[in-house]
Amino acid sequence: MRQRAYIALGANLEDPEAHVSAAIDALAKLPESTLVARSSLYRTAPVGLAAQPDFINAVAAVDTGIAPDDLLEALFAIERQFGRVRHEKNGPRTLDLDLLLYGDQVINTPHLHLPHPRLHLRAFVIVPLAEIAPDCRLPGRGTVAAWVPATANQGIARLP
Ligand code: PH2
Ligand code: MG
Ligand code: MG
Repeated sequence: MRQRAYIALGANLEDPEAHVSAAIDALAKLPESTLVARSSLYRTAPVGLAAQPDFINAVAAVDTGIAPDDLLEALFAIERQFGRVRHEKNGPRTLDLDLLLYGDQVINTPHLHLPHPRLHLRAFVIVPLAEIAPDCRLPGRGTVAAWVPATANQGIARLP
């Protein structure tokens, strides 16, 4: 049975707007999957390591028959396709794809934590997610929309 997966996209090197837009198109081409929603693009202040360019972030929703582990691998493959090289944690990147939610599944394995453990605390995830799925429930944490005010002090601007 297909499940609805939410995927966060982020980039802050080279042409981040083009990378995020093209990566959403790549998600639309995943096998056994349908892209059902895509948020606007947002310009966001870097979280974690401050001395790096602003990010472009977005969130996409995909209905998919791909199992969570295989979907994670497929996301890594798209990152590599966009020239992602893994340097420092939280550092600049050409493309980052994070699996946020997979249906209402709670998964904690060494490589995959669902829901993504910090998604509700980050404006760069929760604001675009709330644009496309305000009523989506975060297992154990209520709705997406309810978490937006908690991130209000973080720099984020929707691109026209
Ligand atoms: N990703 C990070 C660390 N910091 N900051 C913003 N604004 N956007 C991101 O996508 C981001 C970040 C690690 O993946
Ligand atoms: Mg990330
Ligand atoms: Mg990542």
